[in-house]
Amino acid sequence: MSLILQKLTARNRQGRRATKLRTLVGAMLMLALSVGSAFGHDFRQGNLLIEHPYATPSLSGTHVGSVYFKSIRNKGSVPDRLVFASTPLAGRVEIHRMHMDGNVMRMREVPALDLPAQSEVSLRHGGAGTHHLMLVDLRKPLNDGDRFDIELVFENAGKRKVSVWVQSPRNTGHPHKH
Ligand SMILES: [Cu+2]
Repeated sequence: MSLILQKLTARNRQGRRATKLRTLVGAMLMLALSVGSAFGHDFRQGNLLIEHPYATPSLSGTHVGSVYFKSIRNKGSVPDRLVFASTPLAGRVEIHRMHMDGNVMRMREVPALDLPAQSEVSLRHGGAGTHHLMLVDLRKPLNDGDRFDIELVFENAGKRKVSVWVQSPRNTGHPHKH
């Protein structure tokens, strides 16, 4: 009797171990997937490579948001320009250029973002990029983990809809004023 019980218990333990192992493998797979996605997402349009569109969570009580990119690369031999952007999430999207005013970072709307031939333009947050996109009249707050579409219009390459990932910045960067 006790021998059967012991065998049963042993089998049970093995079963539990197998379940634990499956759970562990599952967790590792999930981790691998999430780590993989942390490296970003890219979009191609003609000679342009649009790298990792992302946004920082919007501040409560505000109706604006900022969209950044790891970079936009123009691999072609002809210059291009980002001339327009739109999203269902905001009343309008402005192209902003950053500049230093003393030690305060300021933003100004510009008609277009130049993408010279054979070049890479950084549009990162925290003062690392020269430009970003500003969502004005935001219809709902941007929360960590959200995704939304934005359509970019390039002078030569044409229109491209890309997915923007909302994520908390790893560094807070420079405060900026508009
Ligand atoms: Cu701005």
